[in-house]
Amino acid sequence: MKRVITYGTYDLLHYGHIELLRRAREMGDYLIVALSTDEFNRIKNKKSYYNFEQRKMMLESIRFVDLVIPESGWDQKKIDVERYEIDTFVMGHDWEGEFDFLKDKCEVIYLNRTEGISTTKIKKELYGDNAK
Ligand code: C2G
Repeated sequence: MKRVITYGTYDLLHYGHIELLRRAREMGDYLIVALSTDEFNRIKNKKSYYNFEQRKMMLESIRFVDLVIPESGWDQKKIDVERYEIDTFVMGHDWEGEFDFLKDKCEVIYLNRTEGISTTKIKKELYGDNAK
């Protein structure tokens, strides 16, 4: 069984997120999403509209996702890759190169982001330019 992992906040779930998850799942047989906790979002300077439990429940309802675990810090990836026996680590290409340190443990793949959609774009178009 080929096991894939990816990380993110996944707030205001949109088709760009789903496209990432679909492609990540297609790379193996089992997809784990490490979902940023509300506390880690603060460290990432991201304020999510939905809290961790709400974002977790939505991800768990997606057929491409097999398991959702918490992402509580920047330095858990190596431990996760070992603990969950990961074959492939996947992130959007906005992170290109940032996680190459994992290459001695698993395949590292950066996928093109889906153009024209982002959580920030949704907020700005709904709430105006002072949204962040
Ligand atoms: N994404 C995408 N296309 C978009 C928007 C997002 O492919 N239009 C991808 C991102 O590249 C990322 C995933 O969807 O791989 C989740 O996006 P975010 O929730 O914004 O993730 P981020 O805050 O970048 O968290 O430790 C890594 C961090 O937790 C990554």
